[in-house]
Amino acid sequence: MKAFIFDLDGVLVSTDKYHYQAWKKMADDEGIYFDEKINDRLRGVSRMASLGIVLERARRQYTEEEKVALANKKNDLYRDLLKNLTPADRLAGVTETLEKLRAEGFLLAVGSSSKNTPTILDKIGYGGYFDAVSDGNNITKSKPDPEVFVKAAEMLKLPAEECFVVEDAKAGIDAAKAGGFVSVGIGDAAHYDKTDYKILTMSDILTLPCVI
Ligand code: B16
Ligand code: MG
Repeated sequence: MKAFIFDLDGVLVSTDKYHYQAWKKMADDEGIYFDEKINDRLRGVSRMASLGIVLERARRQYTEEEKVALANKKNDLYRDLLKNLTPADRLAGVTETLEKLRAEGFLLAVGSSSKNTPTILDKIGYGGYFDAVSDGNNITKSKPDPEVFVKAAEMLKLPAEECFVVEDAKAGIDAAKAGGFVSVGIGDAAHYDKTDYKILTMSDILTLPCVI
């Protein structure tokens, strides 16, 4: 194994809670029921596809124009919350684990569905840190399609089978498996039967076979 491709929200940084808060406010303003269980279905899913899931509970139909306005409203709320991000928002064990993997010679990449990835990496002090960044800005199909990870592996010039993909979302594990990557699941994805390696904490990555 030569590289790790990390999902962003919910793996490297706690932005998943901000996605929840922004969707919740948008849904509340529209009188649409929304809770954390529904929010778990949005993990790794693109903004417009996420809106489609939120609108499953709506009491009326929305036009395409209204949908774009709602997605923009959610993104504005989310970006407002991102203003508070600092390196302290890196999730527990992330800094030390990435440093150890790098010292062992692994290439490190990001594979995120989020179009806000560059902003987030800058805010948490990881602008320019990764060997490759593949995100919502360079893909046409969101997870569970493997495109975001396939592009990351291409940037690293490695075949999929030499890359671990670390994910918190079931859609992300499906994407990794569909692309031929070795999947590592944390959080929600640690309770998913398709996940190859289930971990409780980031530093558990260092105990995976072929790592140290
Ligand atoms: P944005 P990941 C995903 O990021 C989030 O998990 C998902 O909730 C979000 O809808 C998606 O990015 C798009 O994000 O609206 O910022 O473009 O988990 O793949 O890092
Ligand atoms: Mg995620």
